[in-house]
Amino acid sequence: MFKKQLAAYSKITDDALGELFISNGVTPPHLQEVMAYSVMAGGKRLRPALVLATCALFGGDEAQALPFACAIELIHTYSLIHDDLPCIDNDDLRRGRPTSHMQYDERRALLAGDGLLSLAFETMLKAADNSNNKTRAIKATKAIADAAGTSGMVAGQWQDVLSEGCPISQRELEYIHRHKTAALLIGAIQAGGYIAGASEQDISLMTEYGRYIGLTFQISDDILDVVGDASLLGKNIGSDAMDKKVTYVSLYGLERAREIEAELTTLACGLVANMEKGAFFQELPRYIIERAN
Ligand code: GRG
Repeated sequence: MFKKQLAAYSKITDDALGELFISNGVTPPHLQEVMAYSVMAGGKRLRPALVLATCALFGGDEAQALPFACAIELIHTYSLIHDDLPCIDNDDLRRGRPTSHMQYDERRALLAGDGLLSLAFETMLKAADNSNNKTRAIKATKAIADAAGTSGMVAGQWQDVLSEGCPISQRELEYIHRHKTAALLIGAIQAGGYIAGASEQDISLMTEYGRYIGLTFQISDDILDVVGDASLLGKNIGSDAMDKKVTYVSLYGLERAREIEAELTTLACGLVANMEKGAFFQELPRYIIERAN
């Protein structure tokens, strides 16, 4: 049931992203090609699914949420392109394809990432302009901007990059994970909630849920980097050890990292246990820890 729902959200997002590239008419066309190469390479579309599922959870209109689902995927894809660059993680495989800088070159990959980030904000502001509820749309835009920016994902990435090769504490590692990875997942949840007109109390509860699944997601990413199958993952494994990164696995060992995931799963599921339309959110943590990619 969960996987079917995720696949449905993924299809809706893919169709809308395809439309967006056509209707937006990025010039020059080759820039559009390089941007689309990474966006249309697949990916689980988890962040768009969170926007759409949270909107549905609170009875919102999916069509109003869709531009925000697309925007967050554009931002996520930009972050992957930049993260893979030689000056950051220097990875050559992503989503089962050569990374953007391997397929094209470093300068084009960098600019395609910049283009995607800008296109995300153009998309959200256009949606807000056309919306019959501008206040909700602006709140959703702000949630995504905060999540992506200097107090969210970029802050986490900054700390991650500067900590490479350094012995960091559990608290510092948690800071990195909460910002680098959890922030965008939380931003997706909040955006979906705001579009649906959810109460601040409901948004807070789902934000807490997002913190638990965000941390779980990054711990599972750390685990997959050690025990995953590169052909299923669509990216190389062993990169954390090569970059001398402290991770949940290097800090606690595999077994304890898995226990922490299970504890976080219980906490997340507890928060949505009594929600009438909460099935997607009940099943999501298990999907995160059992995924192969
Ligand atoms: C400006 C040079 C420069 C870099 C900044 C902010 C940033 C780039 C990178 C963000 C950090 C990052 C890539 C975090 C990793 C989060 C993560 C686990 C990504 C993988 O997400 P999935 O598994 O990927 O959802 P798919 O491909 O399925 O969408």
